[in-house]
Amino acid sequence: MDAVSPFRVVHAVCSHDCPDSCGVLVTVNPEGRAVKIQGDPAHPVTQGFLCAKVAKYLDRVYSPERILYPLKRKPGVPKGPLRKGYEQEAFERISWDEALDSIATRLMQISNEHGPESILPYSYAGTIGVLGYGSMDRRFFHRLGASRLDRTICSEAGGVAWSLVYGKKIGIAPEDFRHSKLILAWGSNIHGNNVHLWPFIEQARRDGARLIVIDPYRTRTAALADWHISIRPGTDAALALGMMHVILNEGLEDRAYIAEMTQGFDRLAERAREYAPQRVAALTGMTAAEIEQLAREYATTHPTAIRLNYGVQRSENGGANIRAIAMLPAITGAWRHRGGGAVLSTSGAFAWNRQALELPNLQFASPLGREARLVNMSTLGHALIELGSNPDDGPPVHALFVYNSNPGAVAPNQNAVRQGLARPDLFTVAHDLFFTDTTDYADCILPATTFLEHIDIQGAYGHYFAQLSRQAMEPLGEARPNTWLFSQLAQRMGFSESCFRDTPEEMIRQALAIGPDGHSANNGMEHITLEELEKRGHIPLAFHRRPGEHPFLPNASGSLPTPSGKVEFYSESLAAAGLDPLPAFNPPSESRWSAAANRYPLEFLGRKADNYMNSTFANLDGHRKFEARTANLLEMHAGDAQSRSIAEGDQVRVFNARGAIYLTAHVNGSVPPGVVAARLDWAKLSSEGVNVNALTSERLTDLGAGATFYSTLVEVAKA
Ligand SMILES: Nc1nc2c(c(=O)[nH]1)N[C@H]1C(S)=C(S)[C@@H](COP(=O)(O)OP(=O)(O)OC[C@H]3O[C@@H](n4cnc5c(=O)[nH]c(N)nc54)[C@H](O)[C@@H]3O)O[C@H]1N2
Ligand SMILES: Nc1nc2c(c(=O)[nH]1)N[C@H]1C(S)=C(S)[C@@H](COP(=O)(O)OP(=O)(O)OC[C@H]3O[C@@H](n4cnc5c(=O)[nH]c(N)nc54)[C@H](O)[C@@H]3O)O[C@H]1N2
Ligand code: SF4
Ligand SMILES: [Mo]
Repeated sequence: MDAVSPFRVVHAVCSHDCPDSCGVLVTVNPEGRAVKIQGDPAHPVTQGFLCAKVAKYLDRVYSPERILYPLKRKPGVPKGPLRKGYEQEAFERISWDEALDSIATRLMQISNEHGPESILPYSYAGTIGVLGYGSMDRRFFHRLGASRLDRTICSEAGGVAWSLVYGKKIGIAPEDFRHSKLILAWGSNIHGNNVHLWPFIEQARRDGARLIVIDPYRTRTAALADWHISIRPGTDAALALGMMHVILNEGLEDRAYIAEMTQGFDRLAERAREYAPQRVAALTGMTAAEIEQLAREYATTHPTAIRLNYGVQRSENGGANIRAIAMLPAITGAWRHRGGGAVLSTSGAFAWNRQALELPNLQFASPLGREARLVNMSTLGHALIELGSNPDDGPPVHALFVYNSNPGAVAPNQNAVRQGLARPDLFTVAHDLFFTDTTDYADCILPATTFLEHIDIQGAYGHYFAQLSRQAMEPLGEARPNTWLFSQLAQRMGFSESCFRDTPEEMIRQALAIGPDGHSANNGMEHITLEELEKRGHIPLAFHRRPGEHPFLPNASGSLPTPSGKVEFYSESLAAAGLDPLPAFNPPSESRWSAAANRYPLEFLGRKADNYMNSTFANLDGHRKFEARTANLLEMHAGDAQSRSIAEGDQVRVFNARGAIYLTAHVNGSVPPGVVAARLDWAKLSSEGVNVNALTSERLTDLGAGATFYSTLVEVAKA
């Protein structure tokens, strides 16, 4: 803070669902208005810059489209898509008192009549702040006895797969990528989705490193790479096993690391023998020579870093794909070197006291009196339409409480989701900042805050700094944070436990497990005090204090948190569950190898936009302008367009048995033969009121029961 200036500078943290969790400095004028936002120059990963989406964040905060008051649906207005800009007409303003009372009354009625499990919370990562993501809300739904939501839509397949191999989700620190000599961005759109890793990659490249991108789509990252391998979707396990085949054939493995640190090598080696380069070439669309070259380059360069992210695990075979790739640095011993190894996510390093925040035992004080059923968020359509028709299901869903999420746009099998959301008997509440594809179906809409308007703490899934996000400004209008909403609702429901009156500051202490000496009791956070966090804004976790002093070499030595304490090439727990204990390539049910390909021969990638965050930001004109280049496009290979008599700029219908969308054909070399791609956007902004998720299915991944957005078959025809 500047002693003379009347402006305050507040340290906050970008709470969007992005690996980078940037430190943000917000300048606030004497009237309390945020006037400037910038990346924290003192944060070693943020390095003083923000992505293009958040650099113009004040447009979002002060957007005239913000919802600023509680609203209820006007009587007689049917649920369904509303024209953007005219949503307000379907609703009337009510007070928070009326909103909270009527929601509490209605939830109580539904619970009494159908059982509390007929109430389903639906939330994901609108904010990844520790409190905003899951704290008072979890307490509330536990005490209510509501169904528990299995939050699988993004990262479960990969998370489970990685943990099977290494025990926990940690990996190379972003700052250490600068030491790498070979970087593989494997299903990871670094430039679009994880831009703060990019400067470290640039630095490595200036020192002679090569960047190889393995992605079916020519991303901005791929366009900047030394080598772009345009692999066929879902075939990554075959490639990783093929690389192992070559590495082991040529004796390029690190025998000492394998002997000391791993388990199941012989059986993995036997499996890898099945993946000769010729066979892998036929699966992946690469040549055998390319597979050999990649394997040799990978095994003979040190250090090598693999940046996985969540792209490869959105495939039906996603768990096996991640497992196979994750094993590569354990074959070559890459973990021994600074800047070597791999990273899927760093989130496993943050040992927040989630138990204390979420209080799952409150379920036993609920009318249910036991642990509630789990409902998978990736099968929301099924949950809203079919759940309850089977005697073992428990009750149908009668109330849906949406916050931190926009399932009307992001959940798979959108036509089923919308059919469910449109049920007149379903009581739907949505807490959000804007009208969305979901609020169009809500009975009651509640106004939420941006990260500038509430306090929180945050970890990251792309670095190792714990951060405090201070409140920079008063909430606009009557917007309120998630913690406030669920605390208030709990009190209206008559929940008398004192935990429902905890303030955000108290919950921050609980998440940090602050002990009597003022220090955190969480593993890796023992050096953290609230005072330090307030002073500095960000503090590195203990094992990663100051880059340069203590090289952080995860998985390089010692015992790992797996059942055997080793890197597990072979998983006894998978074997015990009757699953394949080794990674393998199995063609997804929707892929060029499946029977369905006779009718729908093209593999469809409904991808994220570089300038949006899933569906977030897509309503803002400034952000839409940046995305205009790819708006409403279906990117196709020239051969696939020709064989359908489709020319550049033609209107096309993209369809399968679940739905259809209309797009403009664009032949630009961004996808290989047999693959088409389009972008995730707001459904309500399209002519038909649906987006790419009208095409995706509710089928689940091989591990973790995650969504399979990138295993989707379609056909395309001139419209
Ligand atoms: N700008 C922007 N940033 C974001 C987001 C956003 O929407 N926009 N979303 C955020 C979220 S929620 C997440 S989870 C992260 C995810 O970040 P990423 O993990 O990078 O996720 P995706 O963009 O889903 O996928 C990455 C790449 O994988 C490719 N891919 C698809 N299928 C396959 C396959 O079978 N094999 C291989 N090798 N590649 C494949 C896709 O073409 C894509 O370019 O990004 C976060 N950051
Ligand atoms: N086809 C296709 N579908 C996908 C994906 C894909 O790549 N392709 N990606 C998938 C992935 S990886 C993910 S993570 C999911 C993302 O799914 P969601 O987590 O639903 O992501 P968003 O679309 O960003 O919607 C988040 C909503 O939360 C709101 N919000 C923000 N902050 C707050 C807050 O503090 N409180 C409340 N109450 N609301 C808030 C935002 O305004 C926004 O409307 O989508 C999945 N769907
Ligand atoms: S979206 Fe990601 S890159 Fe952009 S400011 Fe937020 S954390 Fe940083
Ligand atoms: Mo995600």
